Amino acid sequence: MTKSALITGITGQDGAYLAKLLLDKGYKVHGLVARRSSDSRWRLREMGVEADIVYLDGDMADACSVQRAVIKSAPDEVYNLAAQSFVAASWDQPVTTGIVDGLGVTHLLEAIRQFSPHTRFYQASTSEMFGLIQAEQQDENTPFYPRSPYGVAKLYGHWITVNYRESFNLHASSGILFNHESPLRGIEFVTRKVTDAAARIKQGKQQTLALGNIDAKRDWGFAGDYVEAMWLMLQQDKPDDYVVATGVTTTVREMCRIAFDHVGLNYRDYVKIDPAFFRPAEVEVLLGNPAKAQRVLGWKPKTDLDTLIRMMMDADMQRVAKE
Ligand code: NDP
Ligand code: GDR
Repeated sequence: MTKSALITGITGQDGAYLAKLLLDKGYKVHGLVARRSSDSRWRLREMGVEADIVYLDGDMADACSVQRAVIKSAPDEVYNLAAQSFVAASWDQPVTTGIVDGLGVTHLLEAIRQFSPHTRFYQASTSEMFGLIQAEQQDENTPFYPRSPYGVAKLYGHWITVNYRESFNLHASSGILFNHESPLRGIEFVTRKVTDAAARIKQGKQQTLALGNIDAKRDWGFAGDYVEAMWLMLQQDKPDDYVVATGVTTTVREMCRIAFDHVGLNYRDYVKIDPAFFRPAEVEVLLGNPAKAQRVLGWKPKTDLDTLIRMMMDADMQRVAKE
Protein backbone atom coordinates (compact mmCIF):
# COMPACT_ATOMS: atom_id res chain seq x y z
CA MET A 1 0.00 0.00 0.00
CA THR A 2 1.31 3.47 -0.90
CA LYS A 3 1.79 5.56 2.23
CA SER A 4 0.48 9.11 2.37
CA ALA A 5 2.45 11.92 3.99
CA LEU A 6 1.54 15.53 4.70
CA ILE A 7 4.41 17.99 5.06
CA THR A 8 3.78 21.49 6.37
CA GLY A 9 6.57 23.92 5.47
CA ILE A 10 7.26 21.90 2.32
CA THR A 11 8.63 24.98 0.52
CA GLY A 12 11.34 25.48 3.15
CA GLN A 13 14.84 23.98 3.28
CA ASP A 14 13.90 20.84 5.22
CA GLY A 15 10.58 20.47 3.38
CA ALA A 16 12.41 20.16 0.06
CA TYR A 17 14.87 17.53 1.34
CA LEU A 18 12.15 15.58 3.16
CA ALA A 19 9.79 15.63 0.16
CA LYS A 20 12.56 14.12 -1.98
CA LEU A 21 13.35 11.48 0.65
CA LEU A 22 9.69 10.41 0.99
CA LEU A 23 9.06 10.42 -2.77
CA ASP A 24 12.14 8.22 -3.24
CA LYS A 25 10.65 5.83 -0.69
CA GLY A 26 7.40 5.66 -2.70
CA TYR A 27 5.18 7.88 -0.55
CA LYS A 28 2.39 10.02 -1.94
CA VAL A 29 3.50 13.44 -0.69
CA HIS A 30 1.10 16.28 0.11
CA GLY A 31 2.34 19.75 0.99
CA LEU A 32 0.51 22.44 2.94
CA VAL A 33 1.40 25.71 1.23
CA ALA A 34 0.58 29.20 2.48
CA ARG A 35 -0.53 31.74 -0.11
CA ARG A 36 2.34 33.99 -1.21
CA SER A 37 2.36 36.69 -3.90
CA SER A 38 5.68 35.46 -5.25
CA ASP A 39 7.04 32.03 -6.16
CA SER A 40 7.83 29.90 -3.12
CA ARG A 41 8.49 26.56 -4.83
CA TRP A 42 12.06 27.19 -6.04
CA ARG A 43 13.60 24.70 -3.61
CA LEU A 44 11.25 21.95 -4.78
CA ARG A 45 12.32 22.71 -8.34
CA GLU A 46 15.99 22.55 -7.30
CA MET A 47 15.33 19.09 -5.85
CA GLY A 48 13.49 18.06 -9.03
CA VAL A 49 10.26 17.18 -7.20
CA GLU A 50 7.95 20.15 -7.85
CA ALA A 51 5.62 18.22 -10.16
CA ASP A 52 5.39 15.16 -7.90
CA ILE A 53 3.67 16.83 -4.95
CA VAL A 54 -0.02 17.37 -4.21
CA TYR A 55 -0.34 20.96 -2.99
CA LEU A 56 -2.96 21.92 -0.43
CA ASP A 57 -3.61 25.57 0.36
CA GLY A 58 -3.47 26.49 4.01
CA ASP A 59 -1.85 28.41 6.78
CA MET A 60 -0.80 27.20 10.23
CA ALA A 61 -2.59 30.19 11.74
CA ASP A 62 -5.88 29.07 10.19
CA ALA A 63 -7.21 26.00 12.00
CA CYS A 64 -9.87 25.32 9.35
CA SER A 65 -7.34 25.08 6.54
CA VAL A 66 -5.07 22.83 8.59
CA GLN A 67 -8.02 20.57 9.38
CA ARG A 68 -9.00 20.41 5.72
CA ALA A 69 -5.46 19.46 4.70
CA VAL A 70 -5.45 16.58 7.18
CA ILE A 71 -8.82 15.31 5.96
CA LYS A 72 -7.90 15.64 2.26
CA SER A 73 -4.47 14.00 2.52
CA ALA A 74 -5.60 11.15 4.82
CA PRO A 75 -2.00 10.94 5.99
CA ASP A 76 -0.18 8.00 7.54
CA GLU A 77 2.48 10.49 8.59
CA VAL A 78 2.44 14.25 9.20
CA TYR A 79 5.68 16.25 9.39
CA ASN A 80 5.13 19.69 10.91
CA LEU A 81 7.97 21.80 9.55
CA ALA A 82 6.08 25.07 8.99
CA ALA A 83 7.35 27.96 11.06
CA GLN A 84 8.53 31.53 11.17
CA SER A 85 12.00 30.06 11.62
CA PHE A 86 14.32 33.07 11.68
CA VAL A 87 15.24 33.70 15.32
CA ALA A 88 16.23 37.36 14.80
CA ALA A 89 12.83 38.17 13.20
CA SER A 90 10.96 36.73 16.17
CA TRP A 91 11.63 39.87 18.25
CA ASP A 92 10.03 41.96 15.47
CA GLN A 93 7.07 39.60 15.04
CA PRO A 94 6.63 37.92 18.41
CA VAL A 95 2.87 37.43 18.07
CA THR A 96 2.94 35.93 14.56
CA THR A 97 5.80 33.69 15.64
CA GLY A 98 3.80 32.59 18.68
CA ILE A 99 0.72 31.81 16.62
CA VAL A 100 2.43 29.98 13.75
CA ASP A 101 5.22 28.18 15.65
CA GLY A 102 3.26 27.61 18.85
CA LEU A 103 -0.53 27.53 18.51
CA GLY A 104 -0.25 26.25 14.93
CA VAL A 105 1.03 22.97 16.32
CA THR A 106 -2.19 22.59 18.30
CA HIS A 107 -4.24 23.23 15.17
CA LEU A 108 -2.53 20.27 13.56
CA LEU A 109 -2.62 17.98 16.59
CA GLU A 110 -6.32 18.73 17.11
CA ALA A 111 -7.09 17.89 13.49
CA ILE A 112 -5.22 14.59 13.86
CA ARG A 113 -6.88 13.81 17.18
CA GLN A 114 -10.36 14.40 15.76
CA PHE A 115 -10.12 13.13 12.20
CA SER A 116 -7.11 10.85 11.90
CA PRO A 117 -5.90 9.50 15.27
CA HIS A 118 -3.85 6.69 13.70
CA THR A 119 -1.62 9.28 11.93
CA ARG A 120 1.98 9.48 13.10
CA PHE A 121 3.16 13.03 13.84
CA TYR A 122 6.58 14.69 13.74
CA GLN A 123 7.17 18.07 15.38
CA ALA A 124 10.14 20.21 14.32
CA SER A 125 11.51 21.19 17.71
CA THR A 126 14.80 22.99 18.10
CA SER A 127 18.01 23.39 20.06
CA GLU A 128 16.91 27.03 20.54
CA MET A 129 14.74 25.64 23.38
CA PHE A 130 18.00 25.06 25.33
CA GLY A 131 18.94 28.73 24.82
CA LEU A 132 20.86 29.73 27.94
CA ILE A 133 22.32 26.26 28.27
CA GLN A 134 21.91 24.34 31.52
CA ALA A 135 24.43 21.63 30.61
CA GLU A 136 27.64 21.77 28.60
CA GLN A 137 26.32 19.22 26.11
CA GLN A 138 22.55 19.13 25.65
CA ASP A 139 20.48 15.94 25.44
CA GLU A 140 16.82 14.92 25.86
CA ASN A 141 17.03 15.43 29.66
CA THR A 142 18.61 18.88 29.67
CA PRO A 143 16.28 21.58 31.09
CA PHE A 144 15.08 24.21 28.61
CA TYR A 145 15.74 27.97 28.84
CA PRO A 146 14.66 29.67 25.59
CA ARG A 147 16.12 33.11 24.82
CA SER A 148 13.89 34.43 22.01
CA PRO A 149 10.18 34.65 21.16
CA TYR A 150 10.99 31.92 18.60
CA GLY A 151 12.45 29.65 21.29
CA VAL A 152 9.49 30.30 23.58
CA ALA A 153 6.95 29.54 20.83
CA LYS A 154 8.80 26.36 19.86
CA LEU A 155 8.84 25.26 23.49
CA TYR A 156 5.04 25.49 23.51
CA GLY A 157 4.98 23.43 20.29
CA HIS A 158 7.25 20.86 21.89
CA TRP A 159 5.24 20.47 25.09
CA ILE A 160 1.87 20.37 23.34
CA THR A 161 3.25 17.51 21.25
CA VAL A 162 4.33 15.66 24.41
CA ASN A 163 0.98 16.47 25.99
CA TYR A 164 -1.12 15.13 23.09
CA ARG A 165 1.00 12.00 23.06
CA GLU A 166 0.35 11.45 26.76
CA SER A 167 -3.27 12.64 26.79
CA PHE A 168 -4.62 11.01 23.65
CA ASN A 169 -2.09 8.28 22.97
CA LEU A 170 -1.11 9.83 19.63
CA HIS A 171 2.06 8.61 17.90
CA ALA A 172 3.58 12.09 18.23
CA SER A 173 7.36 12.56 18.27
CA SER A 174 9.49 15.63 18.65
CA GLY A 175 12.88 16.01 17.01
CA ILE A 176 15.08 18.47 18.87
CA LEU A 177 17.24 19.37 15.92
CA PHE A 178 20.38 21.47 16.13
CA ASN A 179 21.29 23.86 13.27
CA HIS A 180 21.37 22.20 9.89
CA GLU A 181 22.27 23.85 6.64
CA SER A 182 22.55 23.21 2.90
CA PRO A 183 22.76 25.06 -0.41
CA LEU A 184 18.96 25.50 0.00
CA ARG A 185 19.32 27.38 3.32
CA GLY A 186 17.60 30.79 3.45
CA ILE A 187 20.04 33.63 2.74
CA GLU A 188 19.32 35.34 6.09
CA PHE A 189 20.87 32.51 8.13
CA VAL A 190 24.52 33.00 8.94
CA THR A 191 26.05 30.08 6.99
CA ARG A 192 24.33 31.01 3.71
CA LYS A 193 24.90 34.71 4.34
CA VAL A 194 28.62 33.95 4.59
CA THR A 195 28.90 31.54 1.63
CA ASP A 196 26.87 33.87 -0.59
CA ALA A 197 29.01 36.88 0.42
CA ALA A 198 32.30 35.01 -0.01
CA ALA A 199 31.21 34.01 -3.53
CA ARG A 200 30.23 37.60 -4.36
CA ILE A 201 33.45 39.04 -2.96
CA LYS A 202 35.49 36.49 -4.89
CA GLN A 203 33.68 37.47 -8.10
CA GLY A 204 33.98 41.21 -7.48
CA LYS A 205 30.26 41.74 -6.83
CA GLN A 206 30.52 42.71 -3.15
CA GLN A 207 33.23 44.37 -1.06
CA THR A 208 32.60 43.48 2.60
CA LEU A 209 30.40 41.31 4.81
CA ALA A 210 28.65 42.74 7.90
CA LEU A 211 28.02 40.24 10.70
CA GLY A 212 26.96 40.30 14.36
CA ASN A 213 28.30 38.04 17.11
CA ILE A 214 30.93 35.90 15.42
CA ASP A 215 31.99 34.34 18.73
CA ALA A 216 28.66 32.46 18.94
CA LYS A 217 29.08 28.70 18.64
CA ARG A 218 26.74 26.30 16.87
CA ASP A 219 26.52 22.55 16.29
CA TRP A 220 26.04 22.58 12.50
CA GLY A 221 25.00 19.58 10.40
CA PHE A 222 23.67 18.91 6.90
CA ALA A 223 19.90 19.13 6.27
CA GLY A 224 20.00 16.09 3.97
CA ASP A 225 21.22 13.94 6.88
CA TYR A 226 18.74 15.40 9.37
CA VAL A 227 15.54 14.67 7.40
CA GLU A 228 16.48 10.97 7.57
CA ALA A 229 16.29 11.20 11.36
CA MET A 230 12.78 12.72 11.10
CA TRP A 231 11.60 9.80 9.00
CA LEU A 232 13.24 7.23 11.29
CA MET A 233 11.42 8.67 14.32
CA LEU A 234 8.06 7.91 12.71
CA GLN A 235 9.09 4.33 11.85
CA GLN A 236 9.53 3.40 15.53
CA ASP A 237 6.87 1.40 17.39
CA LYS A 238 6.76 4.04 20.10
CA PRO A 239 6.77 7.84 19.76
CA ASP A 240 9.51 9.68 21.62
CA ASP A 241 11.76 12.76 21.63
CA TYR A 242 15.25 12.79 20.13
CA VAL A 243 18.16 15.21 19.95
CA VAL A 244 19.64 15.31 16.44
CA ALA A 245 23.09 16.92 16.26
CA THR A 246 26.70 16.25 15.28
CA GLY A 247 28.28 16.58 18.75
CA VAL A 248 30.75 19.19 17.47
CA THR A 249 30.46 22.94 18.06
CA THR A 250 32.21 25.68 16.07
CA THR A 251 32.31 29.49 16.19
CA VAL A 252 30.77 31.62 13.46
CA ARG A 253 34.29 33.04 13.08
CA GLU A 254 35.75 29.60 12.25
CA MET A 255 32.88 28.86 9.86
CA CYS A 256 33.77 32.14 8.03
CA ARG A 257 37.39 31.02 7.83
CA ILE A 258 36.40 27.72 6.22
CA ALA A 259 34.15 29.43 3.65
CA PHE A 260 36.59 32.19 2.64
CA ASP A 261 39.55 29.77 2.64
CA HIS A 262 37.73 27.61 0.12
CA VAL A 263 37.86 30.44 -2.43
CA GLY A 264 41.38 31.51 -1.49
CA LEU A 265 40.41 34.57 0.59
CA ASN A 266 41.15 35.60 4.18
CA TYR A 267 37.87 36.38 5.98
CA ARG A 268 39.64 38.92 8.22
CA ASP A 269 40.07 41.21 5.20
CA TYR A 270 36.32 41.40 4.54
CA VAL A 271 34.23 40.71 7.66
CA LYS A 272 33.04 43.80 9.55
CA ILE A 273 31.21 43.69 12.84
CA ASP A 274 27.91 45.55 12.77
CA PRO A 275 25.90 46.02 16.00
CA ALA A 276 22.69 45.86 13.90
CA PHE A 277 23.16 42.08 13.67
CA PHE A 278 23.48 41.50 17.41
CA ARG A 279 20.35 40.07 19.06
CA PRO A 280 18.50 41.40 22.12
CA ALA A 281 19.39 38.12 23.86
CA GLU A 282 21.94 35.73 22.39
CA VAL A 283 22.32 31.97 22.50
CA GLU A 284 26.10 31.91 22.89
CA VAL A 285 26.80 28.22 22.49
CA LEU A 286 24.97 25.03 21.54
CA LEU A 287 26.37 21.51 21.51
CA GLY A 288 24.12 18.50 21.10
CA ASN A 289 24.50 14.92 22.23
CA PRO A 290 22.97 12.65 19.56
CA ALA A 291 23.66 9.39 21.48
CA LYS A 292 19.98 8.44 21.82
CA ALA A 293 19.26 8.99 18.11
CA GLN A 294 22.27 6.82 17.35
CA ARG A 295 21.30 4.09 19.83
CA VAL A 296 17.56 3.88 19.12
CA LEU A 297 17.23 5.09 15.51
CA GLY A 298 20.62 3.94 14.24
CA TRP A 299 21.10 7.51 12.96
CA LYS A 300 24.49 9.19 12.53
CA PRO A 301 25.46 12.45 10.82
CA LYS A 302 27.37 11.73 7.60
CA THR A 303 28.59 15.23 6.71
CA ASP A 304 31.15 17.26 8.68
CA LEU A 305 31.18 21.06 8.73
CA ASP A 306 34.08 21.40 6.34
CA THR A 307 32.35 19.25 3.70
CA LEU A 308 29.04 21.07 4.29
CA ILE A 309 30.49 24.57 3.91
CA ARG A 310 32.43 23.53 0.80
CA MET A 311 29.21 22.13 -0.71
CA MET A 312 27.45 25.45 0.00
CA MET A 313 30.39 27.50 -1.30
CA ASP A 314 30.50 25.55 -4.57
CA ALA A 315 26.75 26.04 -5.11
CA ASP A 316 26.96 29.78 -4.36
CA MET A 317 30.01 30.26 -6.60
CA GLN A 318 28.05 28.73 -9.50
CA ARG A 319 24.86 30.66 -8.77
CA VAL A 320 26.59 34.04 -8.37
CA ALA A 321 28.54 33.47 -11.62
CA LYS A 322 25.23 33.08 -13.51
CA GLU A 323 23.69 36.29 -12.11
P1 NDP B 1 12.43 27.42 6.54
O1 NDP B 1 12.32 28.79 7.10
O2 NDP B 1 13.34 27.18 5.38
O3 NDP B 1 10.96 26.92 6.10
C1 NDP B 1 9.82 27.25 6.84
C2 NDP B 1 8.59 26.79 6.08
O4 NDP B 1 7.42 27.15 6.84
C3 NDP B 1 8.41 27.41 4.69
O5 NDP B 1 7.89 26.44 3.82
C4 NDP B 1 7.37 28.49 4.93
O6 NDP B 1 6.62 28.82 3.80
C5 NDP B 1 6.49 27.77 5.94
N1 NDP B 1 5.61 28.67 6.68
C6 NDP B 1 5.95 29.80 7.35
N2 NDP B 1 4.85 30.36 7.91
C7 NDP B 1 3.80 29.56 7.58
C8 NDP B 1 2.41 29.60 7.85
N3 NDP B 1 1.89 30.60 8.60
N4 NDP B 1 1.63 28.62 7.37
C9 NDP B 1 2.15 27.62 6.61
N5 NDP B 1 3.46 27.54 6.31
C10 NDP B 1 4.27 28.49 6.80
O7 NDP B 1 12.80 26.45 7.76
P2 NDP B 1 13.67 25.09 7.75
O8 NDP B 1 13.29 24.25 6.62
O9 NDP B 1 15.09 25.45 7.98
O10 NDP B 1 13.17 24.42 9.10
C11 NDP B 1 12.04 23.56 9.14
C12 NDP B 1 11.48 23.51 10.54
O11 NDP B 1 12.46 23.03 11.45
C13 NDP B 1 11.03 24.86 11.10
O12 NDP B 1 9.92 24.61 11.92
C14 NDP B 1 12.21 25.30 11.95
O13 NDP B 1 11.78 26.16 12.97
C15 NDP B 1 12.69 23.97 12.48
N6 NDP B 1 14.10 23.87 12.79
C16 NDP B 1 15.03 24.19 11.85
C17 NDP B 1 16.36 24.02 12.11
C18 NDP B 1 17.41 24.37 11.11
O14 NDP B 1 18.58 24.49 11.50
N7 NDP B 1 17.08 24.50 9.84
C19 NDP B 1 16.82 23.47 13.41
C20 NDP B 1 15.75 23.13 14.32
C21 NDP B 1 14.44 23.33 14.00
P3 NDP B 1 7.10 29.98 2.76
O15 NDP B 1 8.22 29.37 1.99
O16 NDP B 1 5.91 30.22 1.93
O17 NDP B 1 7.48 31.15 3.61
P1 GDR C 1 20.05 30.38 14.60
O1 GDR C 1 20.69 30.57 13.15
O2 GDR C 1 19.65 31.66 15.21
O3 GDR C 1 21.00 29.50 15.38
O4 GDR C 1 18.71 29.58 14.26
P2 GDR C 1 21.43 31.80 12.46
O5 GDR C 1 22.21 31.22 11.35
O6 GDR C 1 20.49 32.91 12.15
O7 GDR C 1 22.42 32.32 13.62
C1 GDR C 1 23.47 31.51 14.14
C2 GDR C 1 24.39 32.35 15.01
O8 GDR C 1 25.12 33.25 14.18
C3 GDR C 1 25.13 34.52 14.82
N1 GDR C 1 25.35 35.58 13.82
C4 GDR C 1 24.52 35.89 12.81
N2 GDR C 1 23.35 35.33 12.41
C5 GDR C 1 22.75 35.85 11.32
N3 GDR C 1 21.60 35.27 10.89
N4 GDR C 1 23.23 36.93 10.66
C6 GDR C 1 24.40 37.54 11.03
O9 GDR C 1 24.83 38.51 10.42
C7 GDR C 1 25.08 36.98 12.15
N5 GDR C 1 26.23 37.30 12.80
C8 GDR C 1 26.38 36.44 13.79
C9 GDR C 1 23.77 34.60 15.48
O10 GDR C 1 23.76 35.64 16.46
C10 GDR C 1 23.67 33.20 16.06
O11 GDR C 1 24.35 33.11 17.27
C11 GDR C 1 18.68 28.52 13.31
C12 GDR C 1 17.26 28.53 12.67
O12 GDR C 1 17.24 27.61 11.60
C13 GDR C 1 16.22 28.15 13.69
O13 GDR C 1 14.95 28.01 13.04
C14 GDR C 1 16.61 26.81 14.31
O14 GDR C 1 15.66 26.43 15.28
C15 GDR C 1 17.99 26.93 14.93
O15 GDR C 1 18.92 27.28 13.94
C16 GDR C 1 18.45 25.61 15.55
